[in-house]
Amino acid sequence: MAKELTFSIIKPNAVKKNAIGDIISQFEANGLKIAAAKLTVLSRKKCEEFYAEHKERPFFGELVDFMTSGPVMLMALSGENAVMKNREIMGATDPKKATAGTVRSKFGDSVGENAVHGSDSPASAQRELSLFFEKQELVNE
Ligand code: FUP
Repeated sequence: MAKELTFSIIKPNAVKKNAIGDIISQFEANGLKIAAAKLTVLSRKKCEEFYAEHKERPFFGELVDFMTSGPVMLMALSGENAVMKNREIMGATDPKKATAGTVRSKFGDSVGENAVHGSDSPASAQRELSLFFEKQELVNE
């Protein structure tokens, strides 16, 4: 399996808990490298573009409100099988259903405020990475 890149967001609730370091440690301990990182507050426009596939869902407004409510950590993660590996480290979307020890089980508060985002496929990873990072910003692949 070749190295690949995935896109990760540490969401506002986890940043507020001061959990950035713990979450990054968990990625690194599982063999993922930080290839790029940016602490920022998302604009509504960018956030709506990012979550465009959920535009018609009833929770879309709340999702955008939450994701723009405070700083987020945007990251490119690199490693063998990085997309699937990151999904395993994160755990299930609903923190109550996430396996013990996963990031969402430890830092998630609800389905909406579930601490982290991770791309669900290599194609999504490419789309999401290109929304937030220039190619030359990916420096640790
Ligand atoms: P995931 O790929 O695990 O992030 O999950 P989804 O793509 O299904 O959901 C994307 C985001 O929508 C979740 F992180 C949180 C939000 N969401 C809700 O707020 N309510 C829901 O019922 C489902 C998802």
